[in-house]
Amino acid sequence: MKSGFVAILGRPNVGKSTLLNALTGEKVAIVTAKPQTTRNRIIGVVEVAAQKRVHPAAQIVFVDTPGVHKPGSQLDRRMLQEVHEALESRDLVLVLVDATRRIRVDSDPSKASSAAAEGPGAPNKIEKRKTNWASEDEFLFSLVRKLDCPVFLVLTKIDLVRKDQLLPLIESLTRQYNFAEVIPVSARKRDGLDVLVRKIVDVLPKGERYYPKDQYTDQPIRFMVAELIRESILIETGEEVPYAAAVVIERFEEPEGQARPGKRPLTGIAAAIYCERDGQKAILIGKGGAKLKAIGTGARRKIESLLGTQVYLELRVIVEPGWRDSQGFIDSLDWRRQLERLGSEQDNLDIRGEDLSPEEDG
Ligand SMILES: Nc1nc2c(ncn2[C@@H]2O[C@H](COP(=O)(O)OP(=O)(O)OP(=O)(O)O)[C@@H](O)[C@H]2O)c(=O)[nH]1
Ligand SMILES: [Mg+2]
Repeated sequence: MKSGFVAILGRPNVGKSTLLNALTGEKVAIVTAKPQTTRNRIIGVVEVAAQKRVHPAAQIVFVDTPGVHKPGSQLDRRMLQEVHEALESRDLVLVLVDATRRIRVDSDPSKASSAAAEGPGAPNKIEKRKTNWASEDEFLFSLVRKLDCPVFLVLTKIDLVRKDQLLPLIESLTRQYNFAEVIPVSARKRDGLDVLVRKIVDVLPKGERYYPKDQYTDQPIRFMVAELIRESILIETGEEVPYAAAVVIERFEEPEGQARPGKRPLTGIAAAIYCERDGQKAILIGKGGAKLKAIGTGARRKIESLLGTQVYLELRVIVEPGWRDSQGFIDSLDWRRQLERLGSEQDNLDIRGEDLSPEEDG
């Protein structure tokens, strides 16, 4: 048997969480088209059956991480801290790069297909983006160069590009780092995933399982519920609102006893959506509460499919000015810290079912 931790690293929005979900076959992490969706490191466990004369059975513990970007707020610094913690204990690192991005790094602006759409002053704009891009890239590679384990380059979203367009990108990236493997994948089309898994198992050390065979993540159910609500917010709102939003589960009532015949059991959930300003609160609530209703409806369906029960979901919006720079508030969102803090109460928690609302801790 082989086993090990595989950290999934990359800039925001390259498809890290989508890959994690495709590999586990479960919705472990939330996914949206907006960058900086993931804020915590998230574990997804994959069991690989032995393949005769190819490899033994294995358990791969994937660790999805927030997209690497230069931190501005305290929240950004915490996200980067999560990346560092994921890199501390790992046997292999996958560096994900979006295969569609070559359009932006093309050194000749006349070749960039986006140039025509940019209008007057386009070359300057591209130059500027290229510079930002290069320095953000360098920031990511500075993390990778510190590693003493194998590193694979995984090109993502290849369903969006022609295969021959990958070569220039691979050439430029492999000049920056000597990757052990280069593997193009499409998580959406499940293309290249078998090859990826096989190459991962090849380099994993011999060892026993880290997690029970049927466990696919380490996240408490309440945290996954909070994330599904946040996913709904990210989908339903624009501008800075998604980035200023945080979700805390305030009440989680599991169904009591047996449901009546013909009725599914009902879980009662109350959650608070935190934002930073009155204007954001107004957007989150919407005209006559329409936006909050849409957020709730979207989230409720996903929570119902996660829990397998009917869900009654109550949402309220609270303004917490500048929470993204409040260490204390950011701590209160982190379920791992909550567990650490509760320490000796852990046994109790297991019996009561993950009762982790910050209100009840303090
Ligand atoms: N066409 C296509 N789109 C993809 C693929 N993988 C991811 N995407 C899309 O890319 C966007 C970002 O995906 P995520 O998985 O959230 O990316 P991420 O790297 O986890 O992003 P952050 O958590 O924000 O750092 C979403 O709109 C996905 O649907 C793919 O294989 N093909
Ligand atoms: Mg993500």
